[in-house]
Amino acid sequence: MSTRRALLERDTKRMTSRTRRKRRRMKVFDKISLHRDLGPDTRSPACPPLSTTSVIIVFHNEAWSTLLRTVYSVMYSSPAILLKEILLVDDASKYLKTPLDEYVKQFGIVRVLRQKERKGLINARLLGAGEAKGDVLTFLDAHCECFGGWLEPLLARIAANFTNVVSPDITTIDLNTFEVNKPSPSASHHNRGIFDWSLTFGWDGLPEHDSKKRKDETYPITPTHAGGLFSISKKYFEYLGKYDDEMEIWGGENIEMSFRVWQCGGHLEIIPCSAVGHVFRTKSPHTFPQGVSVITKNQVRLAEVWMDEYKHIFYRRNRKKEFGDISSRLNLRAKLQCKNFTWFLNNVYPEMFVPDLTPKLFGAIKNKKKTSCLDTGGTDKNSGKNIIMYPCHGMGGNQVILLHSLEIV
Ligand code: UD2
Ligand code: MN
Repeated sequence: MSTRRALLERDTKRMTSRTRRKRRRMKVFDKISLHRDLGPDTRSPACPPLSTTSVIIVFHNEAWSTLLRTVYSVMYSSPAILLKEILLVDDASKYLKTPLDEYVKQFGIVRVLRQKERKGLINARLLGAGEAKGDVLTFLDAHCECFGGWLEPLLARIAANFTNVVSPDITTIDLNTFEVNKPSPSASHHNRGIFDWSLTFGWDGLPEHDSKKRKDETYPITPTHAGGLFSISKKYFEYLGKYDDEMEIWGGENIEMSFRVWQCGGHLEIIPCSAVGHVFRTKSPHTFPQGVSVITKNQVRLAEVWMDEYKHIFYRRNRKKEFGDISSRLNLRAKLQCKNFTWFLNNVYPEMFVPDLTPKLFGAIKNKKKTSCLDTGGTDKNSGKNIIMYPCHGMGGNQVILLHSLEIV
């Protein structure tokens, strides 16, 4: 800037009196440089500037084209000034090695990081977060496509309050045709993330009281997030204890982070002004090197750390597994003085059905031959749920029936 000004002064001195006269006749706006710097941002703190983001995409054996379409989509739908970098974290895929490294070199802002051995998406995200240079971390799955203007509303909510952890509205990219389901501009209500007592994530409409309370529905809060597509301030991610690095492969980390954000003072939101497409797969394409019980282990870890006495509701339906050492996560909860799970249920998800914590009896109700059991997993055209008789499986789940009272009425 100072050299530019020096050159300008030199040129001005060199001007002949004729050009000086001509210049005096010029309008004031013609005299000003076409490209001028307005100096530091002096707006009110109520309009904070948006931070830069590192987009972190973890992958394990994803299709080349789908992964790169995700990368192109992020590059072309994000303002360059906000997109610090794209980090591709390879969770020990069998392919996508040198050709991928070579291909992304042309972009400059894409880096590939690799985990030496398969540890799962949680540790892959931790590796990406540790390397990220942006002020905000934006996580995406490796099979996403972003709609124009997806990034700014997410970053704006974090600029407004750095404890906001925000997800876009997720639309579906068809698994078979790859057709993209566009968000409807007239969508009158939005979905939020919930969970059931098996600690499985699900979607639900916004409850009426919430829609009424928040008339514009621009920032609906959500009890849980799906987990794959969200932005969080890097500093806040670190303050909140990142992820539980002993959770492995896949599953549970989204519910864990949701409880942790709420109980430790943050806000979880789904921002309908931001839309991103995602390929939802009907069954898991992943191998589980130590078996699928690793998902239960992840869930038990989160139940032990965050759910207090409510963890027993989970254990009635799901067998408790060996879950390793959780002392560092319990220390984190104490250090951050996080609220208890009763607070979470009362304040964030009051619509949640909470079964009796101390039922008189619970277990399976069997027929005389002990072959068929009462099962709550039936479907009904109207209510969606129905009680049926089903072969006894002895696994708890939908065959756990609670008896609240021994009185006969
Ligand atoms: C959802 C989330 C996902 C994650 C998961 C629970 C969305 C849209 N997706 O399931 O992000 O939170 O719930 O854990 O919210 N991957 C690895 N290593 C593995 C397994 C997966 O790197 O061992 C990658 C995978 O390539 C993908 C990402 O992790 O990019 C998420 O896996 P997914 O797409 O199978 O999970 P999804 O969408 O069924
Ligand atoms: Mn996915």
